[in-house]
Order: sequence, then C-alpha cells, then structure tokens
Amino acid sequence: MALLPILCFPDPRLHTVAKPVAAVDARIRALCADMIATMYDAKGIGLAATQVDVHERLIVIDVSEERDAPLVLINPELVWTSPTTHLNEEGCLSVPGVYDGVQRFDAVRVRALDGAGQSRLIEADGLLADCIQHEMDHLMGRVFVEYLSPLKRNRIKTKMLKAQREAER
Ligand code: K1U
Ligand code: ZN
Repeated sequence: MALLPILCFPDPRLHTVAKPVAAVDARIRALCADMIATMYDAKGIGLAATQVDVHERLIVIDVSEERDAPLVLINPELVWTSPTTHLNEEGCLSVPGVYDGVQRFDAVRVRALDGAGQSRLIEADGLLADCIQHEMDHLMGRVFVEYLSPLKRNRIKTKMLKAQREAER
C-alpha cells in the first residue's frame, strides 16, 4: 500500500473531468487501497481520484466514528436528489485550512459499483450525503471554493500560492 500525494488548489489538474472506470481490475483495486490509506493518513472523510491526479470516476469515503467502514464508489451517478438543501460548512484536503459554506442537497441516491465491481444503490443523508456531493464535484473538476464569491476565491488562491511558495523554501 502507498500513500499518494494530494494535489493542492489552484493546481489546474484539479479541474480535469474524470472518465469512467472501464473495468474493476487489479489496478483499480490497488488504487482503491492506496486512496483509502491516503484518506486515513490525511484525516479526511473522503477522497476523489482527481485529488491524487488519477482522472477516473472513483471515490472513497469513511464517515464512521471508528474510521473502519470505508466505502468505495466507482462510476457514481446521482439518480435522485432531495427537493431541499442546506448550507454545509466544509473543508477540502486539496485546500488545507480553508472552511466555508456550500449549498448541498439534504439527501441523495447514488448508483455506483463497489470495490468488487458490484452495482449498489446508496441512499444517503447527513454527513455521508454532503461528502458524496463534495467528492462527485471533484470528479467533475469542481473544487468547493468555486461556489464562493470571486473575491473569496481569489483571496484563497493567493493564500494557497503563498503557503506553497513558503513550503518550497
Ligand atoms: O475531498 C476532500 O477533500 C475530503 C474532505 C471531504 C468533505 C469534508 C467536509 C464536507 C464534505 C466533504 C475532507 O475530509 S475535509 C476535512 C475533514 O477532515 C472533515 C470534515 C468534516 C467532518 C469531518 C472531517
Ligand atoms: Zn475536497
């Protein structure tokens, strides 16, 4: 198992639209294991393949308290969204130290393949629903800061670039 480097905003590769996974084979199973290890190491509740510079439709999530219930969603598709939304305070492993409100559906239904290649229908609300929406945005090349005002987004971009320059010194 390997820990994978996570791309940081404003890296342009975060805006790549992911392609469907063609087959759940040994390469994909190894990628899932590496992404789960990377998510736990980074103390995140989710991770999209886009964030580790793999542009295929694959996400991993674990919203359990015990951090022992990883979910793998391959080729996820939203099949239903609730009529109601809420403002969710969220962060992102690709934008460390930044938290802000994003409007999310209260509940979603998602069709996806699991890590064994079996089709699953997942009904989610609460933190799981918020996390699924955040990770599916990554697969579309969308980072949560894009929902914020241009002024906030530019301030975050400047802050991130400064932090990255300082880390390189
Ligand atoms: O995709 C990511 O960058 C992971 C991200 C997922 C996420 C967080 C909050 C709302 C929706 C999706 C994180 O895990 S950010 C950091 C985090 O550790 C966290 C956030 C909320 C609850 C618990 C942990
Ligand atoms: Zn994120």
